[in-house]
Amino acid sequence: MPDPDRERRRVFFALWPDEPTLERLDQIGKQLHALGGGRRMRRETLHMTLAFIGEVPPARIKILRQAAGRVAAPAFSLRLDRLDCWRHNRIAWAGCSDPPLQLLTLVGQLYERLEAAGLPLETGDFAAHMTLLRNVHYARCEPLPELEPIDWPVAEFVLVESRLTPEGPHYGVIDRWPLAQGVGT
Ligand code: 2AM
Repeated sequence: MPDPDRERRRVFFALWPDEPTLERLDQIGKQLHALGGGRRMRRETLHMTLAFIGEVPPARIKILRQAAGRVAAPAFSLRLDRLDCWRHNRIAWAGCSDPPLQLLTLVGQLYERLEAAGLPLETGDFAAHMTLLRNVHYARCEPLPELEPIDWPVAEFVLVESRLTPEGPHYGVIDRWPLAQGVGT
């Protein structure tokens, strides 16, 4: 008999950086690591979570994909211009000082479609950040270096599966949805 709990999949919706954005973020992670130590996120794992779903039975993936397919939001440019550390979980991250309306619209729509599909998430959960380091020495990160803005052209969002391993999480894209080009930008 298959054990349904063993088959559960840990998933989340995210934005995945293009190559130039990944390269810049990886370099910044290196700089921050020199300051505050901790564990650098591997380059290929850098992302911005839009909605963390958690562990779900495999059948729910189809519902998540259908809900995501109902999102109709425009592509946009995301300016990453802020570095910060969170004391409570010792994460150093890159993000936006002023998240654009298109990002908030995308997240809002995704939450609405998930709720309509019977999978509500806690509202207010979204914090636009990309974890660069975990377990940083918070005090050593101050003052944080200036981040020369990175303009990331966001053209799609993805559903990702996370597999936790001793070397850290491994992420695999389950599906992707393009954002509409040429509107609202
Ligand atoms: P974090 O980088 O701030 O930890 C996969 O774990 C992704 O989902 C990470 O980007 C993580 O954010 C995010 N996430 C959001 N809520 C989470 C939760 N309750 N547990 C684990 N990861 C969560």
